[in-house]
Amino acid sequence: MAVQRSSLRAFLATARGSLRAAIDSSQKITFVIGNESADLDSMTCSVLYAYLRSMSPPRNAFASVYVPITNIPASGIQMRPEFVELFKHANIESRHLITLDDLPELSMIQSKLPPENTNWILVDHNALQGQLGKIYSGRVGGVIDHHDDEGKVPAETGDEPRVVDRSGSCTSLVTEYCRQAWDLLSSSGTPSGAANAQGDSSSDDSAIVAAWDAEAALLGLASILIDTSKLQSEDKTTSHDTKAVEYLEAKIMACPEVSGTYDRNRFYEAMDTAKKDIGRLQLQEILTKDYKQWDEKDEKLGISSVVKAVAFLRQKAKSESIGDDDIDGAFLGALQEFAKERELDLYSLMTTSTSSDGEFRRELLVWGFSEAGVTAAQEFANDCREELGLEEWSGEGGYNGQGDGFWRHVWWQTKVQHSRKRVAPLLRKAMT
Ligand SMILES: [Mn+2]
Repeated sequence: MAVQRSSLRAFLATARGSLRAAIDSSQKITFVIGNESADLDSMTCSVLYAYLRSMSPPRNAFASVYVPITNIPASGIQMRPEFVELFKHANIESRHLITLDDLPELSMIQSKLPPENTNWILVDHNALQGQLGKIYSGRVGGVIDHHDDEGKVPAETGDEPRVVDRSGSCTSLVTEYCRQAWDLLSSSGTPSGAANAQGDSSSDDSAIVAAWDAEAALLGLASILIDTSKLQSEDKTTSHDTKAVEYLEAKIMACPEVSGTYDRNRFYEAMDTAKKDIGRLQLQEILTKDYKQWDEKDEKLGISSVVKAVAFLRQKAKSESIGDDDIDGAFLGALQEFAKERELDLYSLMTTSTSSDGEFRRELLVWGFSEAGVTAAQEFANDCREELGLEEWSGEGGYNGQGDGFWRHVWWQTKVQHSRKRVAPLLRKAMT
């Protein structure tokens, strides 16, 4: 049975109710989950897929509701000012988002959500990581993603998608996959009486549906515009992204209330400004905000992506340090603390920033902490120098170093088209 057509806000309440029912009375449940970094793309594609799919499920759906899970505790939402900004446009609030805090505690999860009662659709990644991966990776039943295919999702996924393709934003692939179903939903109006239930007899069905569609369209547009620099990044933008933006903007144009105020550039600027507004976060939060980890055999790799340059993080470290600690010691100490807490063998920090003359830049820091990590870091430095265009870093503070069981280097990564999507596989390769 399909979920009734509703707004995003109402849908998220329904999904939360289904999750409770699954836990309290052993109902079957389908989760739609984004990757561990829980960036904007992961959040929007899980919510959008779950929303559209719950209202137009395939005939043999595993469960009637698709529950979107954002792969962070609820406290992580405030670390992502771009989420909070977007929620205003999509008419939802932070408290509506379903997060890891809504799942049972890890020690109880297997008994409260037995794997056989669950089905997992992965979006924006294609291998379930971490603790959830240990318990539920055998229950993955579909994927839509734009990272390298790790071959972990079965080739046959029945009525669920198995889409792994190159695109700037995974949300573009989700939009593409769902558009037929979405168009049907747009044309079939509200469940009977919704207009009256809202206490406004003058508003007709189609206006309500158009407003719901526009809110969902804004949710999707935010990620695609951010991930492709409003379709202007030649390296990132694909035809999937261009077509998805066209499709979603048409949904906005169909809603006079929203189309009157929508402007692509202004919307992008609002999102981009919010995303870079990390000044009030603690350094450890900044390193956590867009973090991914891979556990390879016995070795652990972690990569933090940050939207500000090393110079900013260095000042941040100074402002947080007590007494007259030297600034570089404080900065390195903070990175080390982050890596040690996670028992990493290899840690990498990737920054993006714009130079004073408007040039997009990337810095890359790699730090090996164990014998295996040091070997991997050095191998990476040798093998990838050319592909990534690694050049000696010229910023303030000398961060290259080596010693007993550690090796550390920082570069300008001049081939700026390569994001973590490329750097992570290279670091992982060096570790094997
Ligand atoms: Mn993505």
